[in-house]
Amino acid sequence: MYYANSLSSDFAWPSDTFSSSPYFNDRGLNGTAQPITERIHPHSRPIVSYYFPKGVGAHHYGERHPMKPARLTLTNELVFGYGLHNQIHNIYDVRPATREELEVYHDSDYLDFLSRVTPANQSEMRNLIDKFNCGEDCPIFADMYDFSRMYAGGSLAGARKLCAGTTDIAINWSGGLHHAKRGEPSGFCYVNDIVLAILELLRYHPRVLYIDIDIHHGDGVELAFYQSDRVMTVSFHKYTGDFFPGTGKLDDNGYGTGKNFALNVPLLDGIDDDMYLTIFKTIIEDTVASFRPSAIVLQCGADSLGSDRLGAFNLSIAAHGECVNFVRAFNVPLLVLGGGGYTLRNVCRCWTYETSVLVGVSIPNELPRTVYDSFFADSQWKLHPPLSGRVENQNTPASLQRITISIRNKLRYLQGAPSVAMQEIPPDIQGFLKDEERSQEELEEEISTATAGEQRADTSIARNEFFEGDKDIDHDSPPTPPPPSRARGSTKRGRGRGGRGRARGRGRVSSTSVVDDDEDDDDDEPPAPSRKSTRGRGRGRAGKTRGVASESKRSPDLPTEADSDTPNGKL
Ligand code: V1D
Ligand code: CA
Repeated sequence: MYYANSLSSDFAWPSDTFSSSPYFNDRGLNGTAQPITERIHPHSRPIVSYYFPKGVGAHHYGERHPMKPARLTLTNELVFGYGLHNQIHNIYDVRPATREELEVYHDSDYLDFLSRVTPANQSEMRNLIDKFNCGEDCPIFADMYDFSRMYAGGSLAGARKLCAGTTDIAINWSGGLHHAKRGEPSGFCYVNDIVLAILELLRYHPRVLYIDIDIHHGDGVELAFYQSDRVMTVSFHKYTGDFFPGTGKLDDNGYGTGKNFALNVPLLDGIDDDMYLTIFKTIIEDTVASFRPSAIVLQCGADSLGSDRLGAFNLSIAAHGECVNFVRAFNVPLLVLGGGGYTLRNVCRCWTYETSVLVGVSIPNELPRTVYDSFFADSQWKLHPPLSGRVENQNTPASLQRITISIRNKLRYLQGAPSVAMQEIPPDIQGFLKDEERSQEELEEEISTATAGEQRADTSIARNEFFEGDKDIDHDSPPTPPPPSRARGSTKRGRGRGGRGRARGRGRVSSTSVVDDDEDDDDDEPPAPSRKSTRGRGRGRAGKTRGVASESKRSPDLPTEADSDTPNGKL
């Protein structure tokens, strides 16, 4: 069990360090030591692994609940519809997290409760439901434990693959549920896949940077690592004091050893692309320079987009994606996760666009035909519809400058902190590094994925591998995979010089925003899939662009019309 998650916890990070270890003494006087990013392929497109737990999108929080897992199915449809699966190196239908994996962070009694409670037995379990704070935000719905294990399984598998060094970027749009606490659900989140994934990354990586662009404060992740200097958390969010979850003010910055290793960027309604990008890039650039993460976890909550049902920012999909591209361009092993996002059509557009950004290909503004075509008719089937319903911008250049200056000051303290260069791996985490603790399945995953990585270096066309769990379902891996390229858990990892900086990628993917000004209505319930095209004539399919598939052939798991929130399918 990991205990560093609250101020009241009696956990204390060890005071002595690995200062005698050359591995951790990597900072040097001029700060130029490079043990971090050489595993990234500096002169080619990154290896991207995509995790989609099969069936995750079929879950329902309930009729009136804004969280709709169906957005994950829609995202997948667009990703495949654009043919991005041909550009993604590994695609996994990942196994659910096990109870033991969840227990690395979550309390046992809470997991007992989660695994037992059902809509059918909730009247008998009323006391526990109250004890664990379930309610309107976190209702009891069918198979919610399985759902939680699925999204957590995706983030854990991504983290494992990043540790194995067999991918540069791991994507799990079903993850990113940043509010869950170790002993209770919060804000639509039941287990905290992000904390679990970061703990996994810490088995190998000395420093992990967590960045959160969901409009809500990433409180669960911040809390888990509030006393740690090995995880730096940076959340950009709306902060008014009463906007959920009510935390994340500028001066909440970590505690004890973790002092200044939590950064909060509190913003007001209506922030626009220019302001957001300016403050995001400034703060992240400075944070990466000071903290020098060896891995980054990026939570891409899409409720920071304009027109979100629960949000109040004015961000375009292009700007949201530019944040993702900015982080990608650091060439540091990157775990990309979903999060909030309640105007479904925009969420799936956004995460599809961001998949293309991460893969490093440009996709046309014309959406591909999918079985959900009618769902996108409102915006003339555009990937980047014009923003409708702008909210008045209450941020000012002066207010943002104040925040930036304050954060820069905190980062100055950090740069002088020896812990950034020399941090002991806490004993419980150190234990994880033993090879013998690896399950057979994990070791096999490394073998198969290492093979995939090696194949990819030789081909620029068939980059993709399809896996169901660890099974290669397109059967195009070599029959006898070679052993993994390096032993896990060894500190002798043959690190060469890293490709730090921006040599690759920044600004390479151009945004394809359009300028017509259709209004986007609020119809946000996905339609029943239909194979019949609903698109108007003369729509101009100029988009017979490379990589655009005509129609997805996979079986959808979106709700049917019968599952719609309202009789006409409108929210
Ligand atoms: F509008 C609703 C309808 C039904 C059920 C819940 C809501 C709702 C909207 N906003 N709930 C909220 C937020 N909760 C509250 C508190 C409950 N009241 C007593 C106050 O305002 C919760 C918002 C959660 C946002 C989750 C997230 O977007 O950050 C996210 N990230 O990853 C996954 C989800
Ligand atoms: Ca946030």
